[in-house]
Amino acid sequence: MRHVSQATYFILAVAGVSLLAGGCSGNAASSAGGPFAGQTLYVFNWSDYIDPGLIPEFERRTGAHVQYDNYSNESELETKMLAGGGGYDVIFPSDANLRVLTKKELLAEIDRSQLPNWKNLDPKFLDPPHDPGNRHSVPYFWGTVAVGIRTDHVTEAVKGFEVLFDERYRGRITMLDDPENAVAICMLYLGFPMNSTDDDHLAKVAELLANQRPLVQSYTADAFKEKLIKGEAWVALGWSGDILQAREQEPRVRAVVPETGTMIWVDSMCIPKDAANPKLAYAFIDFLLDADVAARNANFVKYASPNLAARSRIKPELLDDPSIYPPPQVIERCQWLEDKGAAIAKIERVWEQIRN
Ligand code: SPD
Repeated sequence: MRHVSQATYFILAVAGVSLLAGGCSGNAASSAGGPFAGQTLYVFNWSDYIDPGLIPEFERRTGAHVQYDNYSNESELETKMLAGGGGYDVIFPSDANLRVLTKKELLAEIDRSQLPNWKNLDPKFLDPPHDPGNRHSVPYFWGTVAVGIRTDHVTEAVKGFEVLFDERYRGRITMLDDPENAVAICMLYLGFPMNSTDDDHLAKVAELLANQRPLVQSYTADAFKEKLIKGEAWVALGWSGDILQAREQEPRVRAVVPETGTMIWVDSMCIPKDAANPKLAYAFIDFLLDADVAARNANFVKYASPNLAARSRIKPELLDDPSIYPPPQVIERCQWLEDKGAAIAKIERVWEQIRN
């Protein structure tokens, strides 16, 4: 891993060493009573990132109504937040998003006294470099960028990203529709530092992406799951858990976490500074931190959970799956997205040329 402090955080975390030593709406399941009867909670989360049964369950327990909207990539959340927020009470930024939103002072400080279930979090996942002291964030799930393949069409041993650029899969490849993530993966494939913004490196990435373009069926950060299930796509660059959700429905789907290393990330629960109902937001976050709820959620979404109390209730086959919880030697070779400052514009320009 290149970013030393973030890397240390994570290697220690997965190795088991304590760091602390140092667009759908919930249905009308609301009960007439309940501590938040008649109130509405506005949630903005990644698509396919919660057990859908948990929304009516929260509504039943609290009496509140949940307006639950989805986004499919990080730019979408960032654009909405930078343009005024969209009126949400709880959002789920990634580590890279979080840095941007914190810098812009768009997030509320987390008041742990309102989160009795905070104690369930694994201390190893707290105090991350992207949010020292967890001032603004509560860890939700972590994962990697992986390659999903259909084993009935891709029959050779896939080691990593090479399959995304293979002429044999012309018209059957989907790429993550996200400039920073897609460019980062190309940097890794070309053997450059994942977070490079060097002009020569970017020119090589632009060339690679331009040559790949005729092979790509679609650029998407969420529809790759359905496409793998239906067999429309045979190779997809995507988020680890979504590929595993596809595998659950179609056993010929496999997730490959490149052994040479890939991107690793953490998504967190946050409350925007201008949230209209922070009390209800805390109730929702605390509900998701409950050990039973967190385990049920992890069993459904197939991402790795930072909830220690939930661990014994997560299905053993998920805990043992290296594409969900990669072994330490693979994690060691993974990297985090770093803050690129103004240089992010260069990455966005490369991506615009490909997408327009
Ligand atoms: N369907 C949920 C996907 C969540 C992916 N989060 C990835 C963040 C990468 N920076």
